[in-house]
Amino acid sequence: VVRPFNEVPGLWKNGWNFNTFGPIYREKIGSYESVNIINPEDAAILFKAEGHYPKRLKVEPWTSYRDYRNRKYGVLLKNGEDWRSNRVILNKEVISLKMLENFVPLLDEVGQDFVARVHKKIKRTGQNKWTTDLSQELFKYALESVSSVLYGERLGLMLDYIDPEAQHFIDCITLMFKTTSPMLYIPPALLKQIGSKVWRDHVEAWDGIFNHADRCIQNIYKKLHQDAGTPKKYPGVLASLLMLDKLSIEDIKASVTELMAGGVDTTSITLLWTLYELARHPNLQEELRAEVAAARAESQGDLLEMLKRIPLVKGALKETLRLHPVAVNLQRYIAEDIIIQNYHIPAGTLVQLGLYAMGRHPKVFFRPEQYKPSRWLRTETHYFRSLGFGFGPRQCLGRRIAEAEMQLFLIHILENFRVEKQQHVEVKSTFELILVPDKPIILTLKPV
Ligand code: HEM
Ligand code: 2DC
Repeated sequence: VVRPFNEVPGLWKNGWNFNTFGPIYREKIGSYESVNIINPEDAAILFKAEGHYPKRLKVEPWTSYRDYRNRKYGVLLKNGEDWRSNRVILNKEVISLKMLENFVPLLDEVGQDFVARVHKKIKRTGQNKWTTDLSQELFKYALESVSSVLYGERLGLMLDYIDPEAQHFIDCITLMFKTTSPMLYIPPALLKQIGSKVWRDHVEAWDGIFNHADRCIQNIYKKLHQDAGTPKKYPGVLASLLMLDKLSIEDIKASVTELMAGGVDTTSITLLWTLYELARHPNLQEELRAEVAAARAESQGDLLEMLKRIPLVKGALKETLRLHPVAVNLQRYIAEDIIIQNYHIPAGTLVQLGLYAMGRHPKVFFRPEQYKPSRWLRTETHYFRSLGFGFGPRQCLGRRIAEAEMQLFLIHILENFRVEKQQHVEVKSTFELILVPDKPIILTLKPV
């Protein structure tokens, strides 16, 4: 017999986990009550009950800022029919496979420029190698990549002198994430009232993000009006959306700003973790290099073909997101009643899938502590196990961009450099709304 909701194990307080309670537990933090699950089979039940308008936990600091500054919500923060109608149009321009052929040449160019930049840095050291914390370089690579796709134009972040506004934008995103987590479970209205520092910093961060995105968007908008009519190459996501004329300008601006902000720390940190794992596994690194070389030879200059021939590189990215996910969990308010672990969960409950916990659970992944890209080839079942970008119609809108950008980056790095690390330093994940390395990752790049 199915057991009722109020018998789900857990205490109405913070700090309990799957080790204490097993594969399902409930918790209450502030005013949020949630049920937490970990098994792929339960994730499948969860996502089957997400309904037509899948809804995540509301990140209140983000909506509060927009309410405060009178700015529209983009696709990230919208819900219901408003979300769906915007998302359907954005899907065609951002996440459809058809767009990939437009994105790939743009992203490849940024990858090539990154390589040229590293070669230059290596030359400057005079030691035929470059040892550094790559995170700032990767932030710039990620912003340059997502901007080139959104605007069809380069910002020039792979050059020696970079626009201080772009650097400020990058710093603002980091600050925005950092200041979100302490406010997650405190009503922002309260923090606003008492004029708290974290709220002021958060506002300043979003102001910086919106100001810079507004400038980029304005710039494209003007150009589009100047040379209207001249048939050109692919003009980028923003210009395509403007010409399509199906979303209001305000809606377009709101979502393009979210895409630009969402496209920096996510891919760059995932790439940093991947380089860290490759440095720790030199034999694997050589295997990947061989795969890339063979794919390059077989595809004869056709990049889309090449991307179809690098399953191990793709497995490496999945493996990185398994051990070092960007999102610590996925959440949905379920649209219908479900039964999980023989407990009845009523419609409307917030259910969270512990992505980080699932990725490291020995019942879910064989020898979870091992970084093994080949597990994604055939050997193990993948059923509801590859969820780094979320699932279903509410999954990551930037997924195709992120995947292509990261695959091309790894191709170029593997073709040009050997990645090594100094002594053994164990780096863990820490929560800054997204999961990030808890200490700097120092790597050495040497020409192959
Ligand atoms: C949503 C992960 C890169 C833009 C999400 C979600 C996850 C995620 C887990 C929530 C999905 C769900 O609830 O099912 C990641 C990871 C990335 C990445 C792991 C890179 C490694 C990007 C990039 C962009 C982006 C590059 C922009 C170009 C967004 C947006 C949403 C989202 C706009 C909200 C979609 C909606 O609510 O409809 N991402 N993301 N992400 N992501 Fe990403
Ligand atoms: C954080 O308890 C932990 O992709 C909370 O590109 C629940 C939660 C809700 C929404 C999640 C968030 C967590 C982590 C960061 C995510 C976000 C949804 C989208 C966002 C996963 C798990 C992210 C990083 C977007 C951010 C775009 C933004 C900068 C405009």
